[in-house]
Amino acid sequence: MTDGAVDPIAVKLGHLFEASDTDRDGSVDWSDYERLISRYLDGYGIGAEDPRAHALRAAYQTYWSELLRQVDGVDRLSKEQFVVANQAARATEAVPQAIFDVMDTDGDDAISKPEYKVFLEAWGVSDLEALNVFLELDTDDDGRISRGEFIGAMRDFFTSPELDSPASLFFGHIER
Ligand SMILES: [Ca+2]
Ligand SMILES: [Ca+2]
Ligand SMILES: [Ca+2]
Repeated sequence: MTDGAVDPIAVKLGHLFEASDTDRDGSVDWSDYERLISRYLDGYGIGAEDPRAHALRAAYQTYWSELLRQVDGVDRLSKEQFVVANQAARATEAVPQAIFDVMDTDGDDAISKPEYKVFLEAWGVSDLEALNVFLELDTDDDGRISRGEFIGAMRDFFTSPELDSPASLFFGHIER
């Protein structure tokens, strides 16, 4: 990387910060994730006592604790802290696995277009963009997003420097 070049992963994480700051107060704290979880559950019509809801909340709590562990003595993260903490945090597939289970409302172990649209609505992504993201994530073109395609794309979002990969579109298009 040349001097002054922007780290593409940091760019993506900055975008994730903006999307995660659901009350737009300039920092991410647990209440932002509470709102996000509620959006998922409302969007997919899942009750708070459903095992999938418990799994999703538990996975986000573990992820959030891991982020906070990277920054001493805070209970909320600025954008800079969020980016650094995500890069330092131990990678986990618990959150994408739990999200996948919530998204797969008909239980066929794949995400259909209508199932995916709800996910992107939870993140505030428009319909047209949602369709494009779906087509990009369906890497084998079979018309569904398999668990492997979803988890792999989520992993790439956090680890791949490639801004043009499908994973970069996860939470909508990244502005360069
Ligand atoms: Ca916030
Ligand atoms: Ca399904
Ligand atoms: Ca597929």
